[in-house]
Order: sequence, then structure tokens, then C-alpha cells
Amino acid sequence: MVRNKLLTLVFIQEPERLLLGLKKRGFGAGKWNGFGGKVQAGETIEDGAKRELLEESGLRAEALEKLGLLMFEFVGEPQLLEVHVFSVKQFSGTPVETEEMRPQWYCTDNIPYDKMWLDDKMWIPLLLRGAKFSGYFKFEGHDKILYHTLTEVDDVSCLEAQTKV
Ligand code: 6U4
Repeated sequence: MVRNKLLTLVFIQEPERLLLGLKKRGFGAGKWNGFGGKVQAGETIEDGAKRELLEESGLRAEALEKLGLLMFEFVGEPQLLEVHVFSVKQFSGTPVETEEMRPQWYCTDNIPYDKMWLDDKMWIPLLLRGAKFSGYFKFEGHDKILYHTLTEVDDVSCLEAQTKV
């Protein structure tokens, strides 16, 4: 069995605005997104999320809240992406541009969905109101979703259960 690729995605939230980064290279280059990347061997998912946030934005998360679990299938790719989505409201530092990301604050009523992954406009509204969610998206290429599910969940521990494949 092919194991999922374990990834993190962290959104820095203030009451009226959201910090996004323009991905400058690699997977999803040219798109605005949260900060994150692959979880490395020997680190927890939370530690991986904090490390990627620091590497890509210069910010240190004081507390992470797990809000979502998203699975992505890309037709022709045997490995599913298992993306753990976190919200951070307490952090230290000032966002800096890095080799990977150019950070920018966006008002929550002006999120650049047309320059983000197609799925983002479905679940970022849930994240903005603090809801917890679980979803599955099947992509053909990077610009077409063939099928998806998206469900609000009450209990984050349910999300953990679904990650065991
Ligand atoms: P390296 O090899 O270091 O450049 P790394 O930064 O570890 O890679 P990367 O860039 O491959 O990981 O991580 C991909 C990022 O894109 C993760 O944060 C998850 C996110 N992502 C992948 N598919 C997505 C999708 N459909 N919608 C979305 N984020 C997605 O919003």
C-alpha cells in the first residue's frame, strides 16, 4: 500500500485578516496559501507545522489549533496528500519574505480565491468562522476538481481517527 504524503498547512489569523503567502517555487508555485510542507521523519505533525511556519514566514507559533484534515488525490498519482490544517492566533515575530514564500495580510472579506487552489474557496470560509472540517478532493491536473466531499465536524479527535490508513 502506498502511504499518504503527510503535509501541514498553517493559517495565521487575526480578527479581521488572514496572513497568506505567495508560493514562489515547487508544488503550487504562483498560488496564495497558508504556510506548510512535509512532515519530516521523527517529528510530530504539530512540530512540523511550527517548523515550516518559521522557515517560510519567520513567525513562531505560540499555540496551534487543529481545524481540518484534507485529503487530495491527483489522478495518476498513487500517493494521496494528507494535509493537516491549523489556525494560529498567538505568534511572535514579523512576517518576512523567504525563498519559498512572500507573505501578505488579506482582509477576510477580500481573500484572493481566484489565485489560490480551487478547493480553498470551499473550506477557508469554514476556517474563518472557526469551524472544524474534513474533506476529500479529487483533482485532474491542478485546475479541475472531479469530485469532492467536505463535512463540518465537532470533534478534532475524529479527524485523527480518519488519518489512520
Ligand atoms: P519542499 O520540497 O521543501 O519544497 P515542502 O515545503 O516540504 O516542500 P510542499 O511545498 O510540497 O512541501 O508542500 C505543499 C503544500 O501545499 C502543503 O502546505 C500543502 C499544500 N497543498 C497541497 N495541495 C493543496 C491544495 N489542493 N489546496 C491547498 N493546499 C494544498 O490549499
